[in-house]
Amino acid sequence: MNTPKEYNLKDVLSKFNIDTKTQLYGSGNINDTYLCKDCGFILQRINTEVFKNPDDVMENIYNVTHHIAEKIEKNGGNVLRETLNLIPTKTGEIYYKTKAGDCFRMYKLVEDTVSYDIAQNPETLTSAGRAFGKFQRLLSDFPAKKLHETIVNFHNTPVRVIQLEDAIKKDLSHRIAQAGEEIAFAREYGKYANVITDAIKSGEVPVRVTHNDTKLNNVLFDKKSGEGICVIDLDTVMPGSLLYDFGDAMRCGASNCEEDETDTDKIWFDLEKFAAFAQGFLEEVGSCLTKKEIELLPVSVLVIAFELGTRFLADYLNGDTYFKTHSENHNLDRARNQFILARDIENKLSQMNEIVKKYV
Ligand code: ADP
Ligand code: GN1
Ligand code: MG
Repeated sequence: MNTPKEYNLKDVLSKFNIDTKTQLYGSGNINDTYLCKDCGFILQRINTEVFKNPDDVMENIYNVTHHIAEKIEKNGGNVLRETLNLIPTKTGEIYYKTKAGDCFRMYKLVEDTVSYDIAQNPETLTSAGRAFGKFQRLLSDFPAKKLHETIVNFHNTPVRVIQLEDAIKKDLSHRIAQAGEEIAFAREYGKYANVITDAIKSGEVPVRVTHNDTKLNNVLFDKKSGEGICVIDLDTVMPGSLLYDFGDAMRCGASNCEEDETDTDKIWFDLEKFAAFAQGFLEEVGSCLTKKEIELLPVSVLVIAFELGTRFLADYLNGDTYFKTHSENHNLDRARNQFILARDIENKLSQMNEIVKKYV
């Protein structure tokens, strides 16, 4: 299993001039997040196995949050609630690196908010759609060249397929016998792997500045109004396709269950949730999409569910070195979940098309 280690957090906190108790927080799969009790801060250890160059990650986050903050201010919004705010160390650095090389950053806690692993109702999704759409709009004039590629080929689905084949060949953890059905599925659905990358290559789908990790729990909702007010988890903001953001948000937000649900009867794609998100998202960005982007919105959800399934499966075969896991077969269960979801999405593509047409 692959769960957080213990660190000397008291010492880390002192570098930010903070002295308080901490508790592990949230349900992210990558970084370690701690709530600093009673003082309104969030401490995070950056996962440097995943993000090999934390300087690049932090420079991106600094630039992106400042760009967004300027716009929020111009529009008379509340910078402390509508974007992440980095807290520098005592010596003015944007993060702290321990002697052992562990990297920690501090954010202002966005107070009176909540995040959801699974959508409570369709309204939550309309609101999430607006939040991710607005995020996209706020960064539409951010110079993409200024961004570092924090994980190379992050949403390059054909490369993810190659990585899976490599994991199958190496079978480092000797688990291949348990994964026969999932490997067969991945090979059958490989036919969808090139859909987005080919459209980017042909120029029909533009490269934009995108979030690239638009899971529902990467939006903070105001506890009172229920509005999605702040998009968080900015480690993967990079040049990419809007289809990655739409597809990823929907393979997560419109699933009927959590990502590691093992009861296969519960794993299905909810068209009502899809419609709710599409409405909010397209309200914000619909007018600037190309014809091809609109055409590929439904299938992008299938592609990203398939892609994530291949990533979970490769990690299972590699011995759980990337995603945090909480049980022996966690990554295999997650892979199966995404593949079942992908099949259901495939069956619902024409209905998804009708929904998109309604809201564009
Ligand atoms: P990971 O990369 O591991 O997913 P996130 O940055 O998404 O880490 O943080 C994990 C969780 O912590 C989020 O889903 C959210 O619930 C909470 N969180 C993170 N940053 C803040 C913040 N600034 N204010 C309030 N909650 C936060
Ligand atoms: C990771 O960090 P978190 O939990 O928001 C992953 C995403 C996956 C997601 C699946 C940098 O997101 O790509 O879709 O898990 N982030 C990274 O739950 O790999
Ligand atoms: Mg997250």
